[in-house]
Amino acid sequence: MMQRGVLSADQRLWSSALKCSRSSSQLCKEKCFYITTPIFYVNAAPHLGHLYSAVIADCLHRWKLLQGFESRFATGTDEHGLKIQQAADAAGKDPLTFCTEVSQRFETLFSSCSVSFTDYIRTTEQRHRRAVEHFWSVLWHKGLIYKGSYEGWYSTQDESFLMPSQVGDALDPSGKEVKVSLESGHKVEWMKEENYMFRLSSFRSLLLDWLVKNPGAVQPERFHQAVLQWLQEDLPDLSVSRQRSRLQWGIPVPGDPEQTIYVWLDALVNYLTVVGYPEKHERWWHVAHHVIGKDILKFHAIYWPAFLLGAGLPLPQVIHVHSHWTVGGRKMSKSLGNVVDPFEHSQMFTNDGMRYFLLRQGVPDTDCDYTHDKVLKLLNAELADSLGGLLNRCTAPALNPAQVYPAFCSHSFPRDRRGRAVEEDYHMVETVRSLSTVVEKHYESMHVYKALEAISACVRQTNGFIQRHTPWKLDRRDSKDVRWLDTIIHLTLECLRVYGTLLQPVVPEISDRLLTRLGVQSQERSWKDLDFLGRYFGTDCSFEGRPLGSNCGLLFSRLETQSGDKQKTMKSKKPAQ
Ligand code: ME8
Repeated sequence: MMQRGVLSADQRLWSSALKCSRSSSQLCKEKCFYITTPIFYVNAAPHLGHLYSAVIADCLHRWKLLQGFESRFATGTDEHGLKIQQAADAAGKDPLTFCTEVSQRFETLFSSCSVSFTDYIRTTEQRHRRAVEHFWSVLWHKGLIYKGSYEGWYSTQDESFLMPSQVGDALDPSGKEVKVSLESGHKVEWMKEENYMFRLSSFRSLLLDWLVKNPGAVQPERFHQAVLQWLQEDLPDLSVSRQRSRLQWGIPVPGDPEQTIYVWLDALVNYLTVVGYPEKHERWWHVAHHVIGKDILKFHAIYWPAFLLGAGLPLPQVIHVHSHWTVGGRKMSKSLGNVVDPFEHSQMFTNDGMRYFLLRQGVPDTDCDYTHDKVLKLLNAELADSLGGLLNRCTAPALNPAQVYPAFCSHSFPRDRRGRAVEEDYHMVETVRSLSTVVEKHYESMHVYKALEAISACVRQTNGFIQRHTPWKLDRRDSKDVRWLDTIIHLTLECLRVYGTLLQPVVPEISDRLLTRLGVQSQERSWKDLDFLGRYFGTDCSFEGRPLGSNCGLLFSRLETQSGDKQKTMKSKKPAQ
C-alpha cells in the first residue's frame, strides 16, 4: 500500500458533511427511522445490561412503527479483537465456532424477549468485511490514515488506548501491583508497535462545532456535557491497527496483510454495513439513532463522528446514552458472582414483566440497582393489581353481563358538569386525553420511565374513578342507573384502550392481550387510532356497542415472593412508585 503524505485537512469537505448531517431531518421527507444497539462482545454470555440496551432500542423502534414510520432496528455481535481471540483460546475452540455459539445465545435471548430487530449483524460476515475495507480505503485515500507508531497504555478488556492520566495503580487478586484504567478498572499494558494512525487530532474543532450546534446530538444532557469536556483536552491521533503477529482475529488492513484493523473501527462500521454501505446506505443513514451504554460514549461521540466526517458521511441524529444496572450497589462482574442472567430472570418474571421493570425503573442519567424484590413488588403492583385489576373490573360478567363496549350517555357525563360525574372525573378525562402527548414527549427523549410513570398514574386515577362510583351498587332496574353504569364502563374501557395502545412498545404481549379483550382489532392500534372518548368530545366512537373480545385469562398473574407467599391484594396496598 502506498503511503500518503499529510493532506491539509479538507475542511470544506468535512464541513459539508457536517451540514449534511444537520439538515438530514429536512432531507428525509419520508417517515423513516433507523435505530441500533451496540453490537455486543461474544467473549461472555449475555447479561441483563445487554438485554436492557436491546429493550430500549426495541421500544423506540416499536414506538416509531406505532406512529406510522418505516423503521429499521439493528443489533448483533462484535466478534473480532484480542479479547475474543483470547476467550476462544481459553475455551479451546476455533474463534469462528466460538463466536457463532455465543452470538446465537444473544440472538435467542433477544428473540425470546420480543426484541423485534429487523437486522442482526455479525462482524465476521463477509458483507461487513467489504464495508470495513471500503471505509478504510476512503479514509486512506483522503490522507487521514498514515503509518506511524504507537506507544502507550492499552486495555484489552476495553479494547481501548489510554492517556497516562487515565491510568492508575491497583492490586490484582494475587496482590501484585498492576496498572488499571481509572474508568473501567480493567488492567492495562504498555504497548509499543508500528501501526496505522488516524488523524483524530484534526477533527477536534469540527466535533466541538457539531456538538455546540446540535445540543440534542448526545442525550441526556449530562453526557453531552461530558463529551464537550473531553474535547477541551488534548485529542491525539488514534492508532487504528495492530500488528498481525499480535492480533490475527480481525480484518487485515487493505494492502498490508501485516496489520489488522483496530476492532473499534471495525465494529463501528457495522451501523453502516446494516444499511447497505457502500452502495445503498443513504436513505437510512440519514436517520440513524444509536442507543449505547455510558461506558462506550467516547467511541461513539468522538471516534465515530470523526471517522464519519473523514469519510464524508452524515453524523448520527442522536446518540442515546443510558446508565448502568448495578447489583447490590456494585458493577456486575463474574468475579463478584453478581451477574444477572437475563434468561433465568425473564423466565421468572415473564418476558414482558422483565421489559416493564427495566424500562420503568431504568433511568438514563443515573445507575440503577437491580433487586429481585423490587421487580416483584413493581410488577405485582402495577401490572397485576392496578392494570390487570382495572381490566378485570370492567370486563367481569358480574359488572358487564352483556360483554360489550357499552354506550356513553352524555346526560350522565355532560360537558356542562350537571350530571352524575364529579370534578375529579372531569380532571381524569382531561389527564387521559393529554396522556398521548405526554407519552410521546418521553418516548422521543428515551425517558421511557417517565412515560410509564404517567401511564401508571392514569391507571391509578381510573381505578379511583371506579372505586368512587361503586358501579356494582347501581340498580339495574333503574334506567338512569343503567345509563350511568354503562357510561362508567365505557369511559373505563376507553381509558384502557389508550393505555393498551401506548404500552405496546414496552409490553407487546400484555398490550395485545388487553386490546384483544377490549375487541380492538390489530389495525385499530396505532397512534392515529388514539382518539379518546369521542362520544364526550363530540365525535364518533366506533367501539360503542361492540362485543368484547375473547377472554385470554389474567392480564398478568401475580408473582410469588421468594418465600412462596402471595402478596396482599391491591386493596390493602398502594402501588409502587
Ligand atoms: O462495548 N447496565 O460491547 P459489550 C446497562 N462491542 N447496560 C450495560 C451494562 C450494565 N451493567 N453492561 C453492559 C462493547 N451494558 C462493544 C460495542 S458498538 C460498535 C461495540 C450494555 O459487550 C451497554 O449498552 O461490552 C454497553 O454499552 C454495552 O452493553 C457494552 O457491551
